[in-house]
Amino acid sequence: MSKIVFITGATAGFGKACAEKFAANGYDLVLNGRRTERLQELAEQLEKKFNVAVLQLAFDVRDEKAVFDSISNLPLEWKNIDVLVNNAGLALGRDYFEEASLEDWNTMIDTNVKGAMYVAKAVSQLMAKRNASEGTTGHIINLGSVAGKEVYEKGNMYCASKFAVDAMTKAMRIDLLRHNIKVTGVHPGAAETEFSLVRFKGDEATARSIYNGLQPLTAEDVADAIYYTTTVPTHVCINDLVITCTQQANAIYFNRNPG
Ligand code: NDP
Ligand code: 8X3
Repeated sequence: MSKIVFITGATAGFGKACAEKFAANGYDLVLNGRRTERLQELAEQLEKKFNVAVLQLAFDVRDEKAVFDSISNLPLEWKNIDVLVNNAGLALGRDYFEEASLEDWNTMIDTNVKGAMYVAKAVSQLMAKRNASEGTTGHIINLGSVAGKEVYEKGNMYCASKFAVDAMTKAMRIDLLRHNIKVTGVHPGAAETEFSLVRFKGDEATARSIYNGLQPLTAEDVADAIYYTTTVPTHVCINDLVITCTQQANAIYFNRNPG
């Protein structure tokens, strides 16, 4: 029987690259995102290319009821989730604390903290039940960020949301220990996805400028690292993985090429 991976935020960036990576390795996939046409297109492409089964589960992770209803009503054969890539998230704006938009802050907290919390809780309940009845393990991978390790200027509530993800990850690892559920935090640095375009609300020039003089991570680099954490032996758990491009030391220090 194939293993099942559940990926939130699979319509772009890391989530989409993870879908491709896990499918290439024979996993069946539950794919989430809000943009249903993208989900549909990706599902068809992966089913055809890798001969895997794909279940599309479109919901907004901020919608508590939709998250719990969608996950508790999964068809029985899809409830056996082996790996959760808890990835959906975003940054909005990069402004001084007193000038930043409250609406942006609420959206980041609702998505990155509360959304990730709802999904992790709903899936961990399924994994715990399965462990009790079948003795299987589960693996939850939360997407943090280098922004959840150090705070940078104008990063304020995005950083705060990712510090919360880091704390939640550590807490989950303790509380889920008795169910044999592995919990991993993956914390990437600058990676060129749709992330900056979303952060700067469609301003392509500003989004591109974030990567000036850098060879940033790609979505595939991050997906490879995420997948790697699932390949170690059952008795091994990678707790925390911080991954940057070689020209980045942490959330603050870069070595950019001139020009
Ligand atoms: P992208 O913008 O490329 O992709 C984000 C994904 O999240 C999309 O599939 C989007 O789907 C989904 N998403 C956003 N909001 C919601 C929501 N409310 N409900 C469901 N899905 C949602 O960004 P990345 O792939 O780069 O980012 C993925 C994660 O990695 C985020 O948590 C981000 O904070 C984190 N990260 C990113 C870094 C980077 O530099 N790129 C570095 C470190 C961490 P849709 O719009 O269809 O719902
Ligand atoms: C995204 C990385 O440095 O833009 O989490 O905050 S950064």
